[in-house]
Amino acid sequence: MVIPTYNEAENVASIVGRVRAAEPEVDVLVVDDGSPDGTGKIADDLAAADDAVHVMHRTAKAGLGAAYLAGFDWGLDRAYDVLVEMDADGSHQPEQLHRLLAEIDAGADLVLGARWVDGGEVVNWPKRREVLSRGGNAYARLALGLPLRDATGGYRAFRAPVLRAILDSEVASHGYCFQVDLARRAVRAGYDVREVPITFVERVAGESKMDGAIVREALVRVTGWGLQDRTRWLRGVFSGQGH
Ligand SMILES: Nc1nc2c(ncn2[C@@H]2O[C@H](COP(=O)(O)OP(=O)(O)O)[C@@H](O)[C@H]2O)c(=O)[nH]1
Ligand SMILES: [Mg+2]
Repeated sequence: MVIPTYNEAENVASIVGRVRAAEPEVDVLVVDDGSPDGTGKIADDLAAADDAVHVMHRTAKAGLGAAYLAGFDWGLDRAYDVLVEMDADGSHQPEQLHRLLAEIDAGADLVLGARWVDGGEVVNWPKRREVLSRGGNAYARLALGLPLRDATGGYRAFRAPVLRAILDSEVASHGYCFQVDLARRAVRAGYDVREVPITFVERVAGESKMDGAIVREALVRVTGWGLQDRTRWLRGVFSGQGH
């Protein structure tokens, strides 16, 4: 499990402990971007006390996607069968990880923890964030034709060869649209992508790194991909290969 952190000193020990308690088979890699609040040092102490906990220190805040890409490379190099993404802030419940892993065991290639499906829920989320998330997902579904209810979430399990294949297909985005990017590639490549309901709990400690610039970047990127996909489809139609 890859857990990206930036200024999560109040959260990192608790979340790593919860993962280890809920799923003792799962190793953890914390990818810290040189958090000024000392998150990296706390993670080092956790790693010193538990062989299944590892830390990658990166020098500067380079975005969620970049942190995940570095963490995935680390895990793929070490031949793990399944790679998991999860936030450090307590929004994703380690106690629900078994739902994602069970679906992988049942044959899925990529499992998304989803808020906006039956049985999914959000707790303590400001109305503003809910509207943004529902709206963002509706837009991604329309613009990209994705058959998914929650393509923007960050609680996921990938079968390793599938992750390797979609990462190799093109250079991934580094920001928040990273999540939509990977989901869309997996769907487009015909992989078995499934959603399972999760309970998303808004963080109680520390601060969100989400801001207006991130939202605008995601909107522009999703629109670009949508246009690209449609152009490709139209070309196929006119050359007689459209479906
Ligand atoms: N390593 C790293 N982690 C990040 C970065 N930006 C966000 N994160 C982590 O990504 C996760 C989700 O970020 P968060 O701020 O909670 O976003 P929100 O849940 O959308 O409000 C948290 O664990 C953050 O600490 C970054 O630039 N680098
Ligand atoms: Mg969060």
